[in-house]
Amino acid sequence: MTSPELLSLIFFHLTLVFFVLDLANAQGLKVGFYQQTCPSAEAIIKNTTAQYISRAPSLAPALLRMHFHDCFVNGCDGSVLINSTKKNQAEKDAAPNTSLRGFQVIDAAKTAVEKKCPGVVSCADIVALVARDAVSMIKGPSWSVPTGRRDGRVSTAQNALKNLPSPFSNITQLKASFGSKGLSVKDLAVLSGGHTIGISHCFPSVTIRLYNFTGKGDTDPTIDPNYAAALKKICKPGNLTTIVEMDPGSSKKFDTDYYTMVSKRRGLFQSDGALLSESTTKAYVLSQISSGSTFLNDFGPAMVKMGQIGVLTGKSGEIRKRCAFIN
Ligand code: HEM
Ligand SMILES: *[C@@H]1O[C@H](CO)[C@@H](O)[C@H](O)[C@H]1NC(C)=O
Ligand SMILES: *[C@@H]1O[C@H](CO)[C@@H](O)[C@H](O)[C@H]1NC(C)=O
Ligand SMILES: *[C@@H]1O[C@H](CO)[C@@H](O)[C@H](O)[C@H]1NC(C)=O
Ligand SMILES: *[C@@H]1O[C@H](CO)[C@@H](O)[C@H](O)[C@H]1NC(C)=O
Ligand SMILES: *[C@@H]1O[C@H](CO)[C@@H](O)[C@H](O)[C@H]1NC(C)=O
Ligand SMILES: CC(=O)N[C@H]1CO[C@H](CO)[C@@H](O)[C@@H]1O
Repeated sequence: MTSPELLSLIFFHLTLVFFVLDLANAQGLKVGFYQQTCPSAEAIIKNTTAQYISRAPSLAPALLRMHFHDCFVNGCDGSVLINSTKKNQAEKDAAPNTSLRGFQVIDAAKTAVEKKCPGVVSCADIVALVARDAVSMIKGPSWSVPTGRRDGRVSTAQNALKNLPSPFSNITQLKASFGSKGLSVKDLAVLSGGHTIGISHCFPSVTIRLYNFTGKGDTDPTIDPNYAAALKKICKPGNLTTIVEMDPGSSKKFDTDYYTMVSKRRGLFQSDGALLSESTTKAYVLSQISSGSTFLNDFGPAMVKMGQIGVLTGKSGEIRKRCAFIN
């Protein structure tokens, strides 16, 4: 083979390699997607998030949960942000929403980013970035967020009800729910650790377990009786407004205490306690309460995986002008 022939062969192969790499990027997300089109986007979003979290750290769990709810319903496409209209009851107005908070942070970040680069940064990416920033600002782990998501044009309460796992789920239902989103049993164990921070309303997730578990005025026998007694002091039957810490005594700290609580049968929901009823998830829970815990390293990669669920990229979807409204 002459050297020009060899060179052209090498060139051909390199072109092929770059073409394939390019294709992979076009179809997926990549870290630094806005580096050319809006280089300050991530800094502006972090700045806005910091302004809110420094005043109200309790918004951090709410913003983490918002990303989870966005991704599980129609993929991570910002559909959780859309407001209902006369004709459409949006995700926000589905029963499990009652407690979603922090929309003002997303709206403020979007306004700030639009000022700098109008029409470039999606609301779906803002939700993913704010969730990361919020967790790292309360001294939780941090991770690089692949971006390039585009915003969806559909948001229905019905989809939210169908796709969000219920706190009354058993392990079979949780595995099916996470599996249907391409997440593994380990991802389920790791991401459930998000419940190391934040609060829940007593009603209905906790009160049904405490007061009417099988419809006979009974208490869920799988809860540690001392914990059930303590919860009954806070959560009274019929009170719709009382809230309780997800991870008592440590609900502001992003740490491994959630797993300690679950291992002692003090998981707040049936879905938390369910992690003990399957070998893989149980092994994960128990491995986190010993000195070699991996949770803080496992969480970021699991969030990145969750953040890829059903994303719209390329020319799909749109870049919303205002996060609460389809263009
Ligand atoms: C495994 C299935 C899951 C179920 C059944 C579930 C259910 C719930 C429920 C019922 C609440 C309380 C809402 C309220 O009444 O105020 C809650 C709160 C919360 N969830 Fe989950 N969740 C799950 C997974 C996740 C995941 C994967 C994350 C994030 C990685 C997450 C993060 C949170 C956070 C941070 C809160 C506290 C929110 C706040 O303080 O406002 N959850 N979850
Ligand atoms: C972030 O906010 C501070 C004031 O809180 C401001 O001085 C700084 O320029 C902002 N940075 C960006 C990238 O917007
Ligand atoms: C969207 O609806 C919420 C109530 O669900 C309301 O508080 C908010 O102001 C609305 N957002 C906009 C931008 O109109
Ligand atoms: C989980 O719940 C479903 C629906 O209620 C039920 O059919 C199934 O038997 C339960 N599985 C376990 C392992 O408890
Ligand atoms: C307990 O559950 C049963 C069956 O679902 C229902 O008939 C009853 O009204 C409930 N009791 C309370 C106090 O909610
Ligand atoms: C619910 O409990 C709170 C205290 O956590 C109390 O202030 C409120 O009055 C109660 N509401 C009802 C309807 O009992
Ligand atoms: C925050 C939010 O939008 N909450 C809504 C949840 O859904 C109920 C109806 O099911 C609305 O009344 C709330 O405003």
